[in-house]
Amino acid sequence: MSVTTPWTREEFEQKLREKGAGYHIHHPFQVMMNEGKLNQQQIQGWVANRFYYQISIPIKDAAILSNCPEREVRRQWIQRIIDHDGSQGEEGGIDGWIRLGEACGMKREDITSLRQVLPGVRFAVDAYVNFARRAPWQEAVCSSLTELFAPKIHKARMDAWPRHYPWIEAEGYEYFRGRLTQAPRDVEHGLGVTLDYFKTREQQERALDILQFKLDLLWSMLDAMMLGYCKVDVKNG
Ligand code: AHQ
Repeated sequence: MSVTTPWTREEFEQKLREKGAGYHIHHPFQVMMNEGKLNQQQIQGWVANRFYYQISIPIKDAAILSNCPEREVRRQWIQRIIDHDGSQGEEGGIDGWIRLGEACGMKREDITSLRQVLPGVRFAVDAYVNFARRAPWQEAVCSSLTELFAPKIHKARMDAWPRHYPWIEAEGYEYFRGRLTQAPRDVEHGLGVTLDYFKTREQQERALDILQFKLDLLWSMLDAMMLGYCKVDVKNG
């Protein structure tokens, strides 16, 4: 096969899934979290910073909707906004994330004030929203495919946290539980759009680069939190 021959649909999907090797489940901060090595202040810092990501997701998804002329795609994609913002009688993921913070001993205001959001986290999240605003909507759909790897990270937290952080109240895990069904449903739709749209080998390579951009964005959020909340030995020379 030459380097210009497009991958088959199965090969292309496999290449996207292989990108999971760089998913932030492998980041030292996340590894320490799941090994029970973080203290309450570090967990609370993670919750407060990730809240900026959570409230930005529906804005990102609304940007995709505004760029997408296909009604059938919009009818499915709009569910992501409802999942996070909630609807009549349904609290939604943003409230669920605040409840996670309260279960970790934080006051609502500690989270919603955004006072703890680190510069590196803010820049990474804003880069994601701005990408979704200006990129072709199919490229922005492709960037959401880091959620191919998300169920594993949510399951890891629900498994490890009760053992390592008994001080976190169990109702805080509701958010992760909800993503176990929402993420696979979203990925099925986003993956279908991606496999249908990126057809030539050059386009398929572009899709891998877009996914790498999002992986790097998630990774750099944890880099900022590592520097912000963990004593990092800086080797001189
Ligand atoms: O809670 C998460 C979430 O709602 C989303 C939406 C999706 C997107 O549109 O990019 N990505 C995503 C992710 C969520 N949680 C992250 C985590 O580690 O808890 C994982 C993240 C993702 O994999 O992109």
